[in-house]
Amino acid sequence: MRIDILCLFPEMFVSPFSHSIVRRADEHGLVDVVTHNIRDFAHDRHATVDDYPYGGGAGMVLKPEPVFEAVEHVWHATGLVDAPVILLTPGGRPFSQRIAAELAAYSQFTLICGHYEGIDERVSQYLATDELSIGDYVLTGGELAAMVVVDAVVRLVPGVLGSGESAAEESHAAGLLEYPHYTRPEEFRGWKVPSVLLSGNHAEIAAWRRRQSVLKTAARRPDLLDNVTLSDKERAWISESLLNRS
Ligand code: JDK
Repeated sequence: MRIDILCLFPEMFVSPFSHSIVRRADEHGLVDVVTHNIRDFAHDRHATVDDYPYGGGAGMVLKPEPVFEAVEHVWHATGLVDAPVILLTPGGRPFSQRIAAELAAYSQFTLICGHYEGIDERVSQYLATDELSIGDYVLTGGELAAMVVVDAVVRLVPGVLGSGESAAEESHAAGLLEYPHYTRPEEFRGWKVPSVLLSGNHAEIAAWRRRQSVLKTAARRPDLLDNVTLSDKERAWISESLLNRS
């Protein structure tokens, strides 16, 4: 998989990508992440990439020409035809695990990271195939959002995670919050590990974990339960736990 990132601050990616899963994936030849500086595609000798907004208003806007030419450079370098060109923006589709999985199925895609108060609308209308937001808060630019997207996608590329790690992704607890994890010591500052986890009874452990997942999801993220099938018994756990609140 090849991922091209167009941005104004390529240095921002150096440390995150050299300490993460991205580096491991790169070393195994599974992904090639290439950053490009949009400023290198500016036309004038001052390498201007921003300008005042038509119609007035605060802040500057990223000009369209360097962004279009940076994407066209990627097209020439890779010969890509049908790969997504994704703009990171606070107004994009909410990024999710589902979208990460969709992107992991492509052999190539491009991420555009804006800066300033925004990017010329013609980039979203005539160049980008999709727009993504990583959450309802305002970052200073798209770079951090691009790192989040790359990290979430790369770990889904076949072979990047070990077989043990990736199996968890497909477990039947999908869609629920995770159950609590414990490791040694058995007692830490007076706080004991739940005894069922030390019992060696695998059926009881699985049932306890399932119940923990269901109850935690009902308490913290009831919205997630709309997309999960629960048994009558599991629904009863939730009703009972709601009665016991206060
Ligand atoms: C790309 C520039 C900064 C953009 C104005 C007014 C309400 C803000 C600053 N998930 C997520 N969060 N933030 C981003 C993101 C921010 C970006 C860029 C991605 C490029 N910025 C910026 C817009 C405003 N806007 C209405 C929201 C201020 C992605």
